[in-house]
Amino acid sequence: MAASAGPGPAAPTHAELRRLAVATLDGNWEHDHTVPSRTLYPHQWSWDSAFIAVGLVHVRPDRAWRELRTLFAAQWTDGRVPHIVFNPALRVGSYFPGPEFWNSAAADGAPAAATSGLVQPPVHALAAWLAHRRAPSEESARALRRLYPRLVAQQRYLTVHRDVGGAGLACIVHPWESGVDNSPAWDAPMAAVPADVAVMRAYRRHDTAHADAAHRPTDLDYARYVAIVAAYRDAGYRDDDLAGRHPFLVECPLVNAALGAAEHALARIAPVVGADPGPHRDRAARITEALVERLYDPVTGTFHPRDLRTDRLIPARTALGLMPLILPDLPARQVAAVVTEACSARFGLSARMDRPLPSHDRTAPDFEPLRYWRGPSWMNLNWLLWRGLRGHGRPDLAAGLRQSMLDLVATAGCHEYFHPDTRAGLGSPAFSWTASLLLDVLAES
Ligand code: 9WN
Repeated sequence: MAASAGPGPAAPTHAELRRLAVATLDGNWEHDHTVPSRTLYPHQWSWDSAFIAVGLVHVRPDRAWRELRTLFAAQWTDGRVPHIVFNPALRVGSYFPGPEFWNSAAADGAPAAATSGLVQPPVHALAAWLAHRRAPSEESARALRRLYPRLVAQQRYLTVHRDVGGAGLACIVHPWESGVDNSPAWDAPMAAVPADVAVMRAYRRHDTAHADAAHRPTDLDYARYVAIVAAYRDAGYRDDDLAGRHPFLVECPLVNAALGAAEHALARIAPVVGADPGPHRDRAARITEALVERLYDPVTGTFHPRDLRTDRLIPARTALGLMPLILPDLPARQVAAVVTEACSARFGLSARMDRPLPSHDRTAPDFEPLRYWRGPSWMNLNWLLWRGLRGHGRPDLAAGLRQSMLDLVATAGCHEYFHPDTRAGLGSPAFSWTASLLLDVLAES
């Protein structure tokens, strides 16, 4: 079957797309994990590994479980799952900021492996559940038994140590924790972080050696990224008194939707490992309730991050606002509102999409079609929304989005992100989660 009429007469078949995806993942496999990209991101990243496991299970189930096992072997004693696990075999300078900058060895409770001290959206329980459901086996049940207490500890870290707002949601302490690093959602809280772009003269950015600088965050963004990490690191990556001293504190709709979805996934995993699903269901309900209460704006009809330093919602309408749709218990009113927002001219979702889903409101003055999370289309946000639409009884829209995802890769290959009008490939050309999530959507009609 042809992938689509959209990309033109030479569109690859689904079998060809599948082969491309498998070759991409095989090429990025690194002894016990998959690198997101050989050039730009040569270590292991947290939420990448979860997305990678979702796709790998279709073709290399052993590796899917290995991927998650390796990541959780670097979990800190407080339960945090670091956003980067560094490969000690790589030369100094293969990524900035590297292990010497993070200095995790000096922090209490860090693992033997060098890691960052930040987290990323907790999509791992969902990934583990989907991997088991796709290919249940003795091995997958054993893997779940090993992972379950670690996944629970990850949730506890986020809901206890990171509940700076006091309402049961997790706050992020750095834009990198959202996974959508330079989203316009972070412009206002970032502008309040004191930083001097001149500090970047002391460092060598690795990303702009491998990707067009005009498609990446700016030097001023990086000066602030570095300043926020330094503040957290110099306090030993401790989470006590964050409100009193930390320069960036935000409740993100994606992180908290993932947090709630993780409790739903744990409720499904619990019976497999002999645990009680009840507490997970209760926690899931509380997270959804808090998310609606704190991050939904009835005036805009979408979700927004809350800046805890001002206690205000951040007005930017980014794709983050659509992500709570992954919550199975999102109330009907918010489901309808998010679907309306997704189908508006801002995001252009439809049963027959003529352009891909952007990461930011395409009608906004600060929409940038080439710059990273400020406009380009990303496979993981597409995939999360696709799952949400299926879960909330919108197979028509889910099918339109699925076709649009297939068209992206058919046009440009397994690129990291894509131009939201032309579908041109941007960033790294052989990007793991694009490949793995493609495998997952190919497996579902
Ligand atoms: C910083 C690896 C990661 C993704 C993030 C994406 C990008 C890193 C960077 O790459 O972030 O963590 O160097 O820009 O924004 O979502 O996990 O693919």
